[in-house]
This record gives sequence, structure tokens and C-alpha cells, in this order.
Amino acid sequence: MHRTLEEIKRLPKGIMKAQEAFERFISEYEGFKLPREILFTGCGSSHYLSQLLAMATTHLGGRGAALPCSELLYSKDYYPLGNPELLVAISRSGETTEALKALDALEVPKLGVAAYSSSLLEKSDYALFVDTPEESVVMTHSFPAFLFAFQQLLNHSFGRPLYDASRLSKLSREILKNEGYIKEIVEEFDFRNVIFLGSGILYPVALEAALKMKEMAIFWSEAYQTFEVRHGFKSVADEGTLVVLLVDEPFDWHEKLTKEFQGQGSKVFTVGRMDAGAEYFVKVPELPLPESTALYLPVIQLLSYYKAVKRGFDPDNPRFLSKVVKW
Ligand code: F1P
Repeated sequence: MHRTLEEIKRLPKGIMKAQEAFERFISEYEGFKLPREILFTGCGSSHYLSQLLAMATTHLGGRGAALPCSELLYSKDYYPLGNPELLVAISRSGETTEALKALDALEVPKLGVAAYSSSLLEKSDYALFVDTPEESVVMTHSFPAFLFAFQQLLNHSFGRPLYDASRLSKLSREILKNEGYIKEIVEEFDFRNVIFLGSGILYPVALEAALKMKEMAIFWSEAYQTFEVRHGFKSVADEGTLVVLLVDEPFDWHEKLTKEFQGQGSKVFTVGRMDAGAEYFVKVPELPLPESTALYLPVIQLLSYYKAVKRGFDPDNPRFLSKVVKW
């Protein structure tokens, strides 16, 4: 078995490691609370995770903003960053050159998030070490694990009830049971193109899904805020298109959109709490967003993994990519 698949399936343990990381962090930095205005930064998958956490911060009544490290370094004056009181730099390796340089971009305290004892954690004022090392080049279970660890820190800081790590870990085991079904989708429907749709906190998940499909399957894919897709991409969607609809509780527009794409010959794969009349459906267990966000990741990672295998690629060694991008 490819180590990438092994690591995708390590999520249940990853959630528990994330809980340990959160508990270690608040005992090490006793009394620490996240401020309300936070700027998040990262590269690639870690950038999409930054976007996710910025939304989670805003959703709790704070003000989260996110920028890729390189934009923070070279173009930050074009972005509405507000007055961040903390810079959170995310990097699975903790050694990505842009992430290390980004730490010096703002004169505010820094909080580093990494899966290794690394330069990033050494250079940060606060270190959130999540023990989810991965041999795979592409980021897999560490993404939802980092997400969960930081969501707990947000809940703790904003006076909200903590999530139940054991429950989420158990639910992630449930969602991974869809592996065979997802493999069958790829076997049955040799889609020529794929788009990922998500609204709100599921939009960065859609972006990450599109990145995984490019990285692992060397397969062009795009992501849109769900209903934006009707203003453009719609013209591309036809009988060779798979539309992956990431949704919490679908409402009537989701059914309309599903039928609209099916009318153009496309097939729809809904990932959510309820089906919206799609050809394919993976149920996300009964938990509301944003708590359930981590559960969407293994579904999109498995889809990209099996598309890569079907296309004869080795997901463990995606071409042109390196595990740590240094300059
Ligand atoms: C960032 C990153 C990954 C990407 C690939 C290359 O790494 O861009 O997101 O999937 O592995 O590196 P990191 O800063 O999170 O270690």
C-alpha cells in the first residue's frame, strides 16, 4: 500500500494527537489566549489551511485573515489585513523557506504550527507541535489534525465548549469506511474534469481538494464557492465532468444546482449531511460545521488518491514536487 494511503487513513489517530498537542500547548503557555485579530499564513495546502482557520476565527466573532507566505512577503499592502495581534505560520515540515521568511513580515508575536521539531517552531514565540509526521510528499492527515488542534485552541480562547476529540476520531473512522465506495466511483466514472464546490468554511476545503487532485493525480481541477460556478465554469461542465459538492445541510438551491449539472450530462458527488439528488453521496456524520470540517478531508484525499492510481501515477512521488519547498 502507498504510504500516502496509509497516512490518509491515519486520521483517527491524528485527531487524538491533535488533542494532545492542544493540551500540551495550553499547559506549556499557561494563561495564553488567542487574540481576536489573527493573520494566518502558509504555502500550498498549509495556505488553504490558513484560509480555513481564518474563517473559523471570524466565525467565532474574531477577525481572521489569511495570505500565502509569498504574498505576505512581497505584496501585503494590497490586502485588507486589519491590525493583526498575532501571526500564525503553518507548515507541516516547519522548514519551507517562505514560511520561515514570513515570520519576519510583521512586528507581532508569532505562533508556529508544525508536525516536526523545526526551524519554524524554534523561531516562533509560541509553538504548536502536532505530532503527525508524514512521509508522503503531499499533506494528508496532518491537515485535518492541525485544523482540529487549532479549532480547540480557538474554542478555548473564545470561551466556547471544546469539541469531543474521541467522538470526532470515531466519526473519522466511520467516514474512512467509504474508501471502497470512493474507489468504485473512480473506477466507474472516468471523469475528464472535476470541480469542487464549497461555501463558507468548505470553500478552502474545495481549494485543498483541487490541489490534491493536481498534486497526486496530475489532473487539472478547480474549486469554486458553490453558486459562483453558475457564472462561468458551467459552460465547461458536460458528460465528462464530475461535480463534487461539499455541503453541510443542502437546501433547495443545492438540488436545483445538482439537476442543472445533471441536465448538462455531468455527474454530481455530494459530500454532506444529506443527499441532494446526486449520483454519488458520502454522508458526513451528524455534526454541524465547523466541528465537522475535518471529516470532509479524507473523502477528497481518497478521491484524488484513487484517481492518481487509476491514471497510473505514484501518489507517493508526485512529479516536479518536493516535500519541502526551499529557495
Ligand atoms: C507546503 C507544501 C505542501 C505541498 C507540497 C509542497 O509544505 O506546499 O502544502 O502539498 O508538499 O510543500 P509545508 O510548508 O506545509 O511543509
